[in-house]
Amino acid sequence: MARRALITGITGQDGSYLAEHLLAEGYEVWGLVRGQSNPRVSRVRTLLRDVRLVRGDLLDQGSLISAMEKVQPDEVYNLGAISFVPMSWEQAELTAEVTGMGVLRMLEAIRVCSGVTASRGASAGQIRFYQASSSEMFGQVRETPQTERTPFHPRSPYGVAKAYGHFLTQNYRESYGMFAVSGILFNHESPRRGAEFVTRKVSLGVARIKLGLADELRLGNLEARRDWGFAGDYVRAMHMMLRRDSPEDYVIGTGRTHSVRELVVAAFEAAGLPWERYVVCDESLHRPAEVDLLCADPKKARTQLGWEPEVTFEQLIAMMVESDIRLLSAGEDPHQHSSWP
Ligand code: NDP
Ligand code: GDR
Repeated sequence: MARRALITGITGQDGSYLAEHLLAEGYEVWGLVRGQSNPRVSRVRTLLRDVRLVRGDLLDQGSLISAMEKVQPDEVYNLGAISFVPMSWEQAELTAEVTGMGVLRMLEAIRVCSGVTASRGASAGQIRFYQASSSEMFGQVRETPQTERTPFHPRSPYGVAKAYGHFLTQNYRESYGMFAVSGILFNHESPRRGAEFVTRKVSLGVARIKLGLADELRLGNLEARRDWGFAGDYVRAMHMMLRRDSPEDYVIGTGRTHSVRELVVAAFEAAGLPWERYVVCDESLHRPAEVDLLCADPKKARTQLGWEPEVTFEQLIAMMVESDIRLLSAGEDPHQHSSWP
């Protein structure tokens, strides 16, 4: 029988790549979708035809228990979240509820549906759980590069909510013997990335300028440094973590760091444009508290999982710019496509 996976956040960037990966591995894939008339659901139906959908919301415990009972998954990937860091200052409570408490509700849904209690631990064929933890938990970093042992100092309500989800996942593993793991993933991008994140904002901005549809690109802090990789590479790591014999957490990143300025230079170069002529620095786009530098040490993932990223930073940026030039040339609305090719 095919293994069955349930993915929350199926309408997002990672949900789409993970679903494709698991389908290719022979899985029966289910996606949790929310809302009465969520426009992204119809795109999932069109583009991920083999994915089955089940209704549920990370804010609603009962809906998650029902989804778990209906799907009876072997593996659960919790990718659903409010994931845009600036939004987490504007809607801090909602971020805590979805990104933080949503993890508790997912773990409880698994625990209740599996009949696990403090005295009756999880069994051998138990549901395996993956939590989408984030390098944002490192925040104001204590050391570089960051490993699984680097202490957390989150700098946004989003980072704080992710830290809660991370520790809770660890706690359910230790309290109930559940197969529950966190992947501490560094920034990963693709042509399906939401238009609000800096890589996609830049690739769309460059494409608009190239096609004469815009004459400037407004950005915030150009000095922040991130470890950027390709989303398609990172979802393979999620799956590898759940196929291990024992549950453990892993840092996933490339081990190379670039500034937003370097990203801008690479993107404009890919389109043959001089960036200085078009980029405008806008103080209003700076964050209340910034994460200045992130750089992964992915040694544990390399040695234990055999995971390696395949797409380089330069290839990733060129891929995104070329994709957006094609998209806009075809007259497509990028907001309709912010998470899809
Ligand atoms: P996206 O922002 O593209 O997707 C977020 C998903 O969460 C969407 O499918 C959205 O669905 C869903 N969602 C939001 N609110 C709820 C809710 N109340 N109930 C159920 N689902 C909800 O994120 P990514 O794909 O980029 O990231 C996936 C996960 O990995 C996130 O948890 C993110 O925080 C984390 N992460 C991402 C990194 C990255 O660089 N991409 C790095 C580290 C961690 P809807 O269409 O209904 O809004
Ligand atoms: P991040 O990604 O906050 O790291 O979170 P984002 O792309 O939003 O920002 C990266 C860096 O770029 C700087 N920046 C800008 N950012 C945006 N969005 N827009 C701008 O105009 C701009 N100008 C400069 C930011 O200040 C920041 O330093 C992402 C999300 O996917 C999280 O969900 C995930 O957990 C982390 O990556 C790892």
